[in-house]
Amino acid sequence: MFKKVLIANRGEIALRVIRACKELGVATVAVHSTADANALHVRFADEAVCIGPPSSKESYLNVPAILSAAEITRADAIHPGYGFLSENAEFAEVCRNCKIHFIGPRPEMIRLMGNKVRAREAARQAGLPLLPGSPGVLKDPTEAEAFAAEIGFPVILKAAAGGGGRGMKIVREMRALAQAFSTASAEAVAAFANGDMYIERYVERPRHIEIQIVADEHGHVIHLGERECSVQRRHQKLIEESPSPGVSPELREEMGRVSLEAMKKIGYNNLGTIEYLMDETGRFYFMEMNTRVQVEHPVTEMVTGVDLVRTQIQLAAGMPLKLQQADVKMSGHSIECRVNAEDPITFAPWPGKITAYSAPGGLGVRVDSAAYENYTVLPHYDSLLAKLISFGEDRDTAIKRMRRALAEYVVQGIRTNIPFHRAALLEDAFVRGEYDTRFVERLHASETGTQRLRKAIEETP
Ligand code: MV4
Repeated sequence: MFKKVLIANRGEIALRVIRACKELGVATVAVHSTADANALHVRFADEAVCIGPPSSKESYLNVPAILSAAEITRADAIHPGYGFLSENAEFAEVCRNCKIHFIGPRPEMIRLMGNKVRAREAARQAGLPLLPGSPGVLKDPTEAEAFAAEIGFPVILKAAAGGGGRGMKIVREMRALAQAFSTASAEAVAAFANGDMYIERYVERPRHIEIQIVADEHGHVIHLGERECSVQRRHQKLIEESPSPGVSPELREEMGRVSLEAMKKIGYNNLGTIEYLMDETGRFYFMEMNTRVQVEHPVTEMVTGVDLVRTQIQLAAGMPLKLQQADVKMSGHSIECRVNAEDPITFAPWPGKITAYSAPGGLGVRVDSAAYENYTVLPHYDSLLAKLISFGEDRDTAIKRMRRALAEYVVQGIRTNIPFHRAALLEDAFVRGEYDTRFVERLHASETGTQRLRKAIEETP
């Protein structure tokens, strides 16, 4: 096992990694920006190193500063968390060259999955189902038109270097395609310095369902079932749950089996998440793969009992995965609400000082957060304040516990989206489990949805 892990991150995920290290008997090093000097991850780590000014670019994305901190403190591994450097293949490679273990997959895997065209081709070769689309990069607008004629409309143009919803364009008719291609490609050049595009048939009201993969360094791969992530706004997930109310035991078995067989063929290692789109008929299609620990990993932990972050560290240290697929038992139900420091109606970020704070607790409630009373939510970083996670023997219990926990949560001095969550958990579509990626849009467009939101704002302490 590693002797000392440096955590190249902040906030709740840095705390989550520190907790796993403590339980493993591994020493920890926090790195932080000047603005984060009073952050909990700095206080709870064994050592802390300041790596730069508040801006992410100069601190949590500052590779030389982070590697220097690892060298000075003699850390033998780096955990990147999510975001920041977690899916940067060059960083993982530099770690390897410096003889520091990167806690994640090999750089080659990160690079492969980072290019959506190459990832799609790898997924196809490994037997994963794809939507009809172009096998590689589109040469020009004319080639886009030829594929669209084959696939049929609507289609979606996606940037090879995009992902997570960036660099996409939906096209509904042939006469709009060439212009859309040129615009999208130019935007991709500006955003990612890579204008490569591909085309797929567009699914109108998909569910976003993802499979958790766990793979050791010795070719043993298992899956830990799925997470339902369809409650999103502008590609920011707001509510996740496991299991998905839209996945039957038979479908779960199939999605899990094809996913893990594909990962064996690809030679994947460490944690990974395969994202699928599911259409109204229950068919599923490979969308992209994430090579990091995900924000929503706790719902999988709650229903499988597997400590994903501890496992991730053990796998990176080369330990064989003891768990067999047959040993994985999903039981109960877990829901996660992302509590953000933002306006509950407009979703505008709302940094500032938390003047009163009291987190919920009790049976079946977990709070992963780095917030505390008098903590100041900084404008420099993302607005995630806490992950509120409920667990129960069934979905109904998990929903009721989440409603109760949301009502208990006190955050004063800033605005949070707690009222949004309170309204969402009362929606008929959510309660019935019959929702898709348009859920948030529909809540805002409906009279009862906006009424519930207003009432929840009044009732939130
Ligand atoms: C799609 C799609 C429909 N059809 N691809 C958005 C995130 C990125 N991973 C891909 N995304 C989508 N790809 C086809 N062929 C719809 C989306 C999409 C979406 C997917 C998951 C969750 C929320 C979403 C919101 C809008 C669009």
